Amino acid sequence: MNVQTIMTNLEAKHPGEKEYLQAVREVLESVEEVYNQHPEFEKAKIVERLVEPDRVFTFRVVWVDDQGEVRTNLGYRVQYNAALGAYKGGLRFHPAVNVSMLKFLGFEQIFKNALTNLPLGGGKGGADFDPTGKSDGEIMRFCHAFMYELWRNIGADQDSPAGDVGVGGREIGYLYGMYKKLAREHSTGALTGKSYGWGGSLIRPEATGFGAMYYVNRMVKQANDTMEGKKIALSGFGNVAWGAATKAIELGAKVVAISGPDGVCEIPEGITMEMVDYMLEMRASNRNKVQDMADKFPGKAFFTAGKKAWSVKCDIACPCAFQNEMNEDDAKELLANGVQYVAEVSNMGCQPGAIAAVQNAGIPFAPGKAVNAGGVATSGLEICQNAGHISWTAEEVDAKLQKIMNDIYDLCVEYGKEADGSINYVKGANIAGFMRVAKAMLAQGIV
Ligand code: 2IT
Repeated sequence: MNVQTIMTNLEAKHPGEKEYLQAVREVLESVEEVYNQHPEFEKAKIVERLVEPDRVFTFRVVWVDDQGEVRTNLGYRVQYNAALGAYKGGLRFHPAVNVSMLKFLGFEQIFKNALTNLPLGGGKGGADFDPTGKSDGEIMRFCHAFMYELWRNIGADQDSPAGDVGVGGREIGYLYGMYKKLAREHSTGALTGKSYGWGGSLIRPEATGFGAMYYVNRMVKQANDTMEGKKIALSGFGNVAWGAATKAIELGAKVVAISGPDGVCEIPEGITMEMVDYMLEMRASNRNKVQDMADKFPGKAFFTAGKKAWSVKCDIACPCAFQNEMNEDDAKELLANGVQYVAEVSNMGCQPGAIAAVQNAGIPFAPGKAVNAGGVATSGLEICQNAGHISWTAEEVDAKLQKIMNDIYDLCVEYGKEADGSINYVKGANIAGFMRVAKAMLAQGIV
């Protein structure tokens, strides 16, 4: 393979699909050398086949808002690759959602899911629906309308969506309610992230954040260091930041910043569990304002409009919100402030310039597809429980999650160790994930 030739072809075929092209380039650059040692991959055109999704569904979603106005949105599901299992990946509701975004997320999902070593293919979906300011009734009607179109293309052995940005437990409940009605069966494996009591798994809500902190803990240990007293800056205040903050407190670290689209909330003494609990209310309100934390906890949390979490001095920086949320200048500011570790928790949270700046400074950088894999891994554990009609305790799920994250960490080290002994986590995660998928594709023939 020649990365430049492949990218030139892709750019011509998919002009303007920036995020998708960025995600593909990163993976191909990481795997190029290893790939070229396998002539059987080249012969089967593994890369040329892998970069294009198996199929993409686009559909119109119509619903009626609280004022009686008819609203039209676009819904999507990208079924990317099923070499390792049925398609699996979240649904994102956000006004910026488009095919390029879902293709990049679906592409990343293939390798992330492979890293978990569970039988999960890669997919992603969502809609350009903005939950900000919507009432509970509007959210329900939108979810029902969305599923009215999607239901035929999902199922436990076909494609199993979960939540992502803008889709949490409440939305999964509404989506599942309509799925069950249309499919005329209680097929719990058709969606994950369900609430506990009707097919959900304990620890699934916490899993992405917990898993991320298990991974960060290993990065810190690798440097003979500990989490005790470490200052962590998180972006966002959604489900992922909530889980990460909970585990960070447990590990003795201090979360000194969270952020939102409106600005940053600095918490010099570290976030408390009371504040972490309040993050759930902030998300449920659909206001999408981090300032609410400062208003609720005056004297403890301080809001600055228009600033990012990366402006706050910290030891560990963890983007937990959206893609490309850390740019090169942000990374330079973090480095100048003495950051020691950067762990991307959001999918493609850091721009290529930011990653390069961190790596060139000799600071460990870990990519989202490894750090945030605990979420989808626990979705895989939810599917296992659904299929076996069993329910594991929180301790059992958490122990499996920890083992999976430790195994992913070890894989990244195995495949990412450089000649000088340093670890390139980006390369490690990409090669480890890619090899599993490529070998499965090879074994299954030209399909
Ligand atoms: O980015 C992700 O891994 C997710 N949004 C979760 C996917 C899943 O199927 O649990």
